[in-house]
Amino acid sequence: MSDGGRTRRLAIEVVTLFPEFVAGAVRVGVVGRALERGIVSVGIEDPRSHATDVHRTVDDRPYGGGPGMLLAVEPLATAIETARRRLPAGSPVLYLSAQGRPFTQARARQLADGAGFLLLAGRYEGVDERLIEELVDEELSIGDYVLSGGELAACVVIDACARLLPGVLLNERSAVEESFGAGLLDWPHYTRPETWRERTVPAVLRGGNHADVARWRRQQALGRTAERRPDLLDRVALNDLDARLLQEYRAARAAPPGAAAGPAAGQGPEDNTGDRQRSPAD
Ligand code: 9WO
Repeated sequence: MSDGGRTRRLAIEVVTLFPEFVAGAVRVGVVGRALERGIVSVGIEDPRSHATDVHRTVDDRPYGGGPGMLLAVEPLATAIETARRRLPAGSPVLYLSAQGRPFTQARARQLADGAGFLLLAGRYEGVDERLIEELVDEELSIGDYVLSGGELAACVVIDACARLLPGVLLNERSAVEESFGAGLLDWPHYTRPETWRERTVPAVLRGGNHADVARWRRQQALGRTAERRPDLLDRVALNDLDARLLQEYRAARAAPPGAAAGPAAGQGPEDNTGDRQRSPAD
């Protein structure tokens, strides 16, 4: 019984110069509840507590010169090894960096299915390359932008993994995971009131026909993915119904009922006077 949602726990360690930043972030919301329930644990190790000089120095100058500093090697290595001893054997050491392999929902699922991992959050201009070679198993990037440090990226990885663990989400079959788990973007959502600023909730969602609603949502997920992230759609195996739903979505976008043709049609408020809002084939 090492799985099944009762005994399973994901052990996470974060090595960071800003322990209060990470500790504060994980106390909030879904991740905070997972911590309270003991489904996730987050340990934090600060390289500064392993600095040996009187000034507790954690930065050092880069060979080759130039502006900026690197994380000092020895306190960082000791912090990583201290944190790693608290993790189950085989837990990978992950360095958050813009040079890393893209972090995806699939990688989040893999990490959540494992026993634990260590996240190394860099600061300054980064870490000595030999430390990466020696102690890091994988570099992960959460996106193509530069941050001031790896802490926010580490919190992103923790959040994405924690919410996948059994017993963390109140609603186990979360819509977002179902949609993204299938490689598609989410469908649009609506709440009260039925009409807001002259925009009305699509009729199909008010009709109460669950099969029609499911069909509409699948179609929206397919259509929006095709429009916004065609790169994602390339990796999804579409069945005959999906292909038909997508065709229907595109046809309706090209010629929305009661509006001029064109990709911009249906975007402005003047196009939402009816009972629909960019809702092909509902
Ligand atoms: C980039 C850069 C470019 C020219 C000159 C100096 C430079 N420093 C950096 C840089 O990436 N600094 C890092 C800041 C050092 C390690 C932590 N930092 C970081 C991590 N920024 N962005 C990330 C990150 C992590 C995961 N996914 C996306 C970005």
